[in-house]
Amino acid sequence: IREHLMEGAVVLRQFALADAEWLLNDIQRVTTQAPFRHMKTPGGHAMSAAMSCCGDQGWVTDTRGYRYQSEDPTSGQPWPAMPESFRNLAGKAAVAAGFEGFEPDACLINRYEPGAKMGLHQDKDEQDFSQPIVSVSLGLPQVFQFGGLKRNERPVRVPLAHGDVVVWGGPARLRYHGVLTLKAGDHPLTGVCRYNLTFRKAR
Ligand code: MD5
Ligand code: FE
Repeated sequence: IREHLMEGAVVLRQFALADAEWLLNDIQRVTTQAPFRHMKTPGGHAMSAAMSCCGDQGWVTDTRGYRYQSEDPTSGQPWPAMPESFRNLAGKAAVAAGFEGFEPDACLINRYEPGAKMGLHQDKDEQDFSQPIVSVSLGLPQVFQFGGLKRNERPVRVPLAHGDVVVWGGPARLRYHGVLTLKAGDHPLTGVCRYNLTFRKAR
C-alpha cells in the first residue's frame, strides 16, 4: 500500500514486514559490535533515543556538533559494515518510491523506549540533498511529525507501525520532522521498543 504523504514523501505501508525478522537479527549483530548509546547534543543534553550506525559513515553528535564520520567514537573502530538485508531493503524501497540508484553509505539505527522522542529537526548533515532518505520502522508504533521547511510550520501527524517504510526525497527532503513520545507497549518481535533505520547518502 503506497500513500502519498506530501510532495516528495511516500509511505510504503508494511513494505518491510516480510524482512522484519532478518532486519532485527542484523540490528542485533551490528549493535553487538557498535552498542547503542545515548549521544549528547552540542547543547549538552543526552538524546532520549539510543543510537548506533553501520556503513562507511555514521552520524554522531557531541559537544563539538553534528557530523558523519567513518569511526565509532566509542571504540575508535570503523562502523560495522552495512548488512546485505539493510542494503537490499533500502534499494527496493527507493525504487518503489521512484528513486533509482540509491546507494546509501550510512544507516543510523535509533532505538526508542517508552518516554523517548525526537524533537523537530532537519536532516542536513549530508552532502547531496538530491539523494533521498529511506526510513524503516520496526516494533512498537510511534507518531511521526512532518512539518514544513521552517520550524514554525504546524506539523502533520502520521502514525508509523511495524514494517512501514517512508521515502523522503525532492521537496520533502529538508522538511522539519520528529517523533512524539513513545507510548508503553509490548511487541512480539521487539518487546518494549521501537527501532528506526534511516538510510542516507552522507558523502
Ligand atoms: C525516526 N528518525 O523515527 C525518525 C524517522 C532521524 C529521524 O528523524 O533523523 O534519525 S526518519 C524521518 C526523516 C528523515 C529525513 C527527512 C525527513 C524525515 N523528512 O523530510 O521529513 O527515528
Ligand atoms: Fe531526522
